[in-house]
Amino acid sequence: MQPLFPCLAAPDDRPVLTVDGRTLSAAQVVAAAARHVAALTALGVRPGDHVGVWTQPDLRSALALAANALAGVVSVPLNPRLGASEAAHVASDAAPRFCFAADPQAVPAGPLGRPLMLDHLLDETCPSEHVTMREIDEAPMLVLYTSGTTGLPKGAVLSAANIAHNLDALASAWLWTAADAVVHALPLFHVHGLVLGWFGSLRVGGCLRWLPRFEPASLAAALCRGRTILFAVPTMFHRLAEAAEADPAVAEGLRAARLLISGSAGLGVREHQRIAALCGRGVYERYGLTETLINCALPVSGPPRPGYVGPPLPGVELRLCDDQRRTIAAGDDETIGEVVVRGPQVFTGYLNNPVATAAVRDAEGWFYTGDLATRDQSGALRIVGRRATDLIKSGGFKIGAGEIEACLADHPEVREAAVIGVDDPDLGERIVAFVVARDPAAPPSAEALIQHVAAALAPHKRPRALHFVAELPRNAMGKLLKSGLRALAASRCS
Ligand code: MCA
Ligand code: AMP
Repeated sequence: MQPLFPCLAAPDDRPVLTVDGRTLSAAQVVAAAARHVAALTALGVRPGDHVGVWTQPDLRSALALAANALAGVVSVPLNPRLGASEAAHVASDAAPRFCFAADPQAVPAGPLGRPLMLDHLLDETCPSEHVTMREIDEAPMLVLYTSGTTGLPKGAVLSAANIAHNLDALASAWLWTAADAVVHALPLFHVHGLVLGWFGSLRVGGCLRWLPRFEPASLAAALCRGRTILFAVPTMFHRLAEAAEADPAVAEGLRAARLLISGSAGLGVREHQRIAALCGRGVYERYGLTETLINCALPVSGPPRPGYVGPPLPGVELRLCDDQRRTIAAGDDETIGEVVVRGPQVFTGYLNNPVATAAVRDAEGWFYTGDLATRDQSGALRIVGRRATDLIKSGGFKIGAGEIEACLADHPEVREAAVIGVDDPDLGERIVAFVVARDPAAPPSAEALIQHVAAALAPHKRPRALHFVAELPRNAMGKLLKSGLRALAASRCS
């Protein structure tokens, strides 16, 4: 078997991680992992156990996630702004033996308990233990929580093999090598920032320059040093383009990068054109899901194609299907079907939830993404929509409308609530809520309800606009009509 992170199997002085001006070499990462293994042993944590990591904006968050992977411990990466009800769900579902945080004091007391600190990672006086190099095995490596249309977020279990296969396929599409430094300002609790950005850099033996907070000027400056690749979500490209129009240094950063890669949501064709006009080069898109990792990517051996996410990656089997799950053979760039994939990148299943797993993956291993696409003669896909309108993509985060509706309905002054995603030039979609107050004569303030959601759930799930209505639009059968809400949102210019 091969090591998962070859550069850590024979560690040397090459830089592999830069955060907030501090750079660590491969040898230093392995030394930090050795101290983490000693800490895990002292706690009685064994390979396969679940361990939470609050992914605060700190070098140690990244180190802990790599060290857990090497130790064979399953990381449950946690949004450092996780709301109280989400934390309760993760605590009961994933049942992490312990949680770690770079700054435990900043984690509010809650069902996941006070986290243990990660000071040992950078403290050379702490005991260390030999690190057995993790191989590309089928054992779980990550549990990543992802929202669905209804119910609570589900824990997608990804194995080391899922991750290694997918990263190798991406490396071939992007000609990604040890000579590249990835620059990103993404969170480490999702696939994009963690699996692609951090684990991807370790897999190819390159360096990750992680900016824990998104800020266009710093990101652009980081792109100017050496051979760099930018990973970002469309909202970040939008904000980079806005900044580049005002500040030539930002445009220079975008020009300096070897590659600009966008994903997690669709980048509008106009935004593609705007960036190309600003910096004379295009953005390559790729398409994936938490459960399947990345399925399609435009190979950089050809030109970027605004609107297209490329053909399936090597090793990925892909079909378009109709509503009855029958294969659509068309390659006319017009016929729309659901994207269905199979291959070594598809997750092992949802944690503790075989019913939900069976709903998305059939007996032959085909995973039904819920995304709608066309395919052209060359096999390149265009993502044109989603089957479920109750899934919202805002800023690159997937958010279930039902989760926010349930949270609003929990508020004592709310009788009922409905949530939709509305097109937004910056966020892609923004969350808009409609609320029927329990006492319409004395409703709570919209701000209080928005704050209620931001506290119970992560703040990115909060509605950006909230309207009070006398009643929600329903059909004769009493079914909620979200199309009616869309029209209402448009009329209120929310
Ligand atoms: C705002 N904040 C609040 C409140 N309002 N805090 C408490 N209560 C409130 N009412 C805080 C936030 O926590 C945050 O703080 C700041 O104010 C701004 O929050 P927000 O408005 O949510 O952020 P934004 O400015 O809209 O963020 C834009 C963003 C972000 C930076 C682009 O959306 C982002 O990081 N997106 C990346 C998503 C991602 O990685 N997706 C990958 C999924 P502070 O500033 O201190 O944090 S993986 C995937 O999709 C697949 C596999 C794929 O293909 O990649
Ligand atoms: P998540 O569960 O957060 O991993 O989000 C996965 C979803 O993001 C997919 O099902 C798509 O709807 C969307 N997505 C990811 N990449 C792209 C892209 N390049 N274009 C359009 N949608 C995308």
